[in-house]
Amino acid sequence: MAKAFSGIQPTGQIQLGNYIGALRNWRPDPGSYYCVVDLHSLSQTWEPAELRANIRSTAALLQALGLGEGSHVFVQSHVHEHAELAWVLNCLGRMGELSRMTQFKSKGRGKADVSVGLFTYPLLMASDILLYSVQEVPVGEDQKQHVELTRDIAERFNSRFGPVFTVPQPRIAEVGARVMSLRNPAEKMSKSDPDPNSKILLSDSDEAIQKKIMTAVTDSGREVAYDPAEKPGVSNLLEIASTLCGEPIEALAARYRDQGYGAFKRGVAEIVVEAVRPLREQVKELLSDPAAIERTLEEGRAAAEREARPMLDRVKQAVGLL
Ligand code: ATP
Ligand code: LTN
Repeated sequence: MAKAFSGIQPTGQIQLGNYIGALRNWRPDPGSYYCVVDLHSLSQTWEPAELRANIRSTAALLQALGLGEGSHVFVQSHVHEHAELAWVLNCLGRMGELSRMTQFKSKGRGKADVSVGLFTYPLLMASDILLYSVQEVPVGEDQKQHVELTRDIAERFNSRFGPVFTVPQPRIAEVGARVMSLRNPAEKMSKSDPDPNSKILLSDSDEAIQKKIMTAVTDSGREVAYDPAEKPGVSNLLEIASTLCGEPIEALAARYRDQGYGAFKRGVAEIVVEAVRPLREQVKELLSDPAAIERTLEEGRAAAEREARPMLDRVKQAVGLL
């Protein structure tokens, strides 16, 4: 069984793309770690009270998905080895390779107040992964480049200092790895999109979900068909529905082909509502029992530390700090 590590930022509210592209593919296997990467959330402006609340609600969601049993759920800043290894990797990463990261280019472009943290953040992500000697990193398509950088850094470290790190692979789903914005199907659905109608939140009510799907941008014509180049809006809705209900895209497209966009969207909305409702309700219930969340996070922190501490010591030995 492959060990996995993945992380999600407690920045804003979790959206459907996070669930379909990442969370849905996180398996509760022993030896796997799933992390609320709160230090990453400091790479862009934040509100302390909001961050504090989002750390809890994100942890509750991971617990609702069953990831606290079997695998481990913890908060990044509770295990200081992440920040410490990140410094060492900051001294091995190169300006050139970090400058090529498309996420930095898109989030930092044209902004005068871009933090140094946003630039070096892929090396903190590499530290997260490499501390746990995992084979797999289940992520959405947008994080593939960061996992590839992690591989490069691990190989560079191993060839200079000896075989310390396991070189991980990204695990990216075939369908749903890039869920697009409901308002602009040329852009990915994103937590940080200021337009609330661009994204479905896992905390959205049934009515809000219905409204957002019914007003999603579709394409010219009226035939329901899967064609991401010519019909990106309809194709995005087909991918969302197919991943959530398990029916192949072709079967869904065939069912709605001649029924028009209205009937198609009603069908998609029903599928999304049914998928989101149990998660929303479980998270709400868990949030009313903060002690249960604390217990899960404490167990996760202890398990994570048992791996991270000796790994950091091996790194320190290898580079000459010990
Ligand atoms: P933002 O876009 O505001 O920076 P985010 O929504 O991408 O944030 P992250 O915490 O950075 O959120 O991502 C958590 C996981 O969700 C990552 O594995 C990422 O690849 C995945 N993910 C995020 N958005 C999408 C999407 N639209 N489609 C598929 N996967 C996604
Ligand atoms: N950078 C990721 C979040 C993240 C992550 C990780 C994902 C931080 N550390 C380690 C996988 C493994 C993002 O989604 N923005």
